[in-house]
Amino acid sequence: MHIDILTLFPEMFSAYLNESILKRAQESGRVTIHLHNIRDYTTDRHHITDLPPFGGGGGMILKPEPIFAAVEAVLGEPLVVNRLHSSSLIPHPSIILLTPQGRLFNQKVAEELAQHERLLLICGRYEGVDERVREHLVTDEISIGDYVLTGGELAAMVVVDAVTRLLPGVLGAEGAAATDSHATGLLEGPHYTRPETFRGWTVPDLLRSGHQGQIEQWRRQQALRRTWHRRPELLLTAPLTEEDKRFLAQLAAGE
Ligand code: 6GU
Repeated sequence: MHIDILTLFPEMFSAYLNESILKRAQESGRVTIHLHNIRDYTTDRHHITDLPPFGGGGGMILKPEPIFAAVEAVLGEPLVVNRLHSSSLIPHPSIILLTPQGRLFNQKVAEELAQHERLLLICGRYEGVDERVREHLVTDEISIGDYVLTGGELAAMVVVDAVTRLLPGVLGAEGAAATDSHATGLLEGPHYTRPETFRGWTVPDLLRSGHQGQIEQWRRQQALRRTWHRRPELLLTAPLTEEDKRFLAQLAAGE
């Protein structure tokens, strides 16, 4: 996958994107991430990217010209990177504006975006972007939650992280993403590692028993239990087996 990010603050991204799994995903060529400074696409002497809104009111609005120019320049660039897994992917680039007015980002949206060969993310700032960017340039608008950030940069990093870890080969164990919280429609249950006893608190015996079938059943029940307590609304849409439903009925009956 190739991801272009348009922002007024490209320096904000480097620390996060150049560590750990995202760093390795780039080094192995599974994802390429290019940052572009919107200010580089201004043509006026003062490199102005934002102005007060027509009609008055507070805040500054991002001007349309540099954003259109940046998108056109970036999409005009021939791209000769990563042929690793491009054959089955959706070729036309999604042009996504990060804005609190966008559709809510979740695991399902991440899975959908991971099917694209190419994404272009535009980070909004200040009071917003000129409406003509929304109307005539972007193909999608995404928000990461119902709260307001000072800009779309953190949201873009959230999207890049959640999408990149879904790309084939990015996580160590094949299928590690398949049992994630939310991937299954449920929250994940508890995890333990060594030591067996820590400050007198022990790991459940079953996890050390080697009975893989029973362990899988226990994990499923723990996931159901945790979801029931913390996010019961997820149970309305999660795919559930008859056995899951029997277990939930027991929980509901207080057993
Ligand atoms: Cl994408 N941008 C801003 N500025 N605030 C947000 C957001 C995005 N998502 C949630 N809050």
